[in-house]
Parts: sequence; C-alpha cells; structure tokens
Amino acid sequence: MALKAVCVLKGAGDVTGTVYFAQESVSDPVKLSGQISGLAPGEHGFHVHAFGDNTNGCISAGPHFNPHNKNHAGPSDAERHVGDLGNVTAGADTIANIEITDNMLTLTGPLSIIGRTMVIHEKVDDLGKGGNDESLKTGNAGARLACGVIGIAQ
Ligand SMILES: [Cu+2]
Ligand SMILES: [Zn+2]
Repeated sequence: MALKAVCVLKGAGDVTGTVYFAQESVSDPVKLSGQISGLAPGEHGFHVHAFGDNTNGCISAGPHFNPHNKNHAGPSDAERHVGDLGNVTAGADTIANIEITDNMLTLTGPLSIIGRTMVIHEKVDDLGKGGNDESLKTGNAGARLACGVIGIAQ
C-alpha cells in the first residue's frame, strides 16, 4: 500500500505552502509535489529538518535531518544530509511549484521523515559548495521563512 504524507508550511510572513509526499513501497523513491507562494523570485533552500517541533517557530525544528552524520550537500550527492532537497525556484508570481523525486527520503521505518519539519528558506542553498564551514552545515540558506510538520495523509 502506498504511503502518503502532507505538510502545510506557515511562517511569520506571507509565505505559505502545501507539500504532498507519496511512496509506493519502502524500496521506492519519495515523490514530492505541491506549491509554496509568497516567495521572492529565485531559488530558495528547501530541507527536512530534524524535529517536528515548532514551539518557537521554525527555529525549533533544529538542524537538517542528518541521521548518518554527513556534511550538508545537494540532493544528487551520495554523501548528504537525508533532509537535503536543494532548492526550489519561485517565479515572478512568487510561486514555487514543487516536483521532486528523492531516493534518500522515506516515509516508513526508523528514518521516516513523518513527524519532522519541512523548511523553506530566504536564500539559495549553495549545496555545500560555498567554501566555508556554514556551507557544510546549512548551505548558507539563511532565515527560515515558513515551515510545517510532516504528517500522515489520508
Ligand atoms: Cu533548512
Ligand atoms: Zn543539509
């Protein structure tokens, strides 16, 4: 049976979004689809963060989900944080349409992303290639514009 999840992103400003997750079976990739609006045109870092905690806003979600203790990188890198989904791109209409297929995320088992937080950032994620320490942790993606806890969908 296919696994499904959903995340509604909100923040202090105008950025909002909904992201759907689907995985046919445990050995299949996770497909993300949806939309985030209210963004400045251009690229914005997009990650799964470790905790499903929004008590103090998006900052409470902690660092990128990194169960294997790797450096930050891009989604196509073999060595990366599990939560590293790179960037999404907003158009002049402020909307980023999300169509991502990822082989490292899973919706089941001990490393499931359900119960963790999706975050959309202010700035572009440099995918670990920024040449400084922060690049290997966060990709220098800047402030957390909106976030939401990933939950089980019907
Ligand atoms: Cu992030
Ligand atoms: Zn990362």
